[in-house]
Amino acid sequence: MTITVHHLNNSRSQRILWLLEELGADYEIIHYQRDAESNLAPPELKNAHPLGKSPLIEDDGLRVAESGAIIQYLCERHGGESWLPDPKSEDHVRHLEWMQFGESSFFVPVMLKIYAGRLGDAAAPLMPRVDEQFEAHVKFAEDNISDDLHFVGNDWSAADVMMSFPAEIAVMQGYGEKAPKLAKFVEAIHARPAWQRARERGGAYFIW
Ligand SMILES: N[C@@H](CCC(=O)N[C@@H](CS)C(=O)NCC(=O)O)C(=O)O
Repeated sequence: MTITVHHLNNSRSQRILWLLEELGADYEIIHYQRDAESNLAPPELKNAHPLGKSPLIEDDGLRVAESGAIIQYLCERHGGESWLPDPKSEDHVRHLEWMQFGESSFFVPVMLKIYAGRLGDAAAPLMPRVDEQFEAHVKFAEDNISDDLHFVGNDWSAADVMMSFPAEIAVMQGYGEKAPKLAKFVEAIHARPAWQRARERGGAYFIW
């Protein structure tokens, strides 16, 4: 059965394509382009899901939203068992933490930076706290990724897929020098043949 990915260009949906390529899964892409001015998703994406956000997948009549849920689902149902730690292990607990961190804690300062940043001078009183929190979250990820560049265990796992997008954002925001392991992690991901195939199928992706 072919998996359908509702894929928005230049978005966190890219990591889902990467995982699908790593798993060798059969998938098709429905492409959506961001509006050139607002950078928002086109209204058609709301036909697929009321929030109009990507990623979203459909598999055998089942619709799955939210990156973390999609990554977990694909690993469990499409041959990615080796990308998940043993549920009874401590690594599993770490896995749960990173799967949450990648879309919850980390994205609070990211979104504030984007939206408050648009206010210009009016946001000035907020920005030191936003910047301090952004840096603290990047540092936390940098301090906790292993020297061999994995978030859980010593091989590629679902947590690395989840954390690829926050790491890319950290690098794009200029934190590559302060977070050299995260920068190398991004490089290592982008060097993987599966990521490159996903990039070709997904289309332009930020600066990469
Ligand atoms: N927590 C959700 C976030 C989904 C999300 O915000 N996706 C962005 C793409 S990076 C989006 O679709 N934005 C388009 C819009 O808001 O118009 C997930 O992990 O899937």
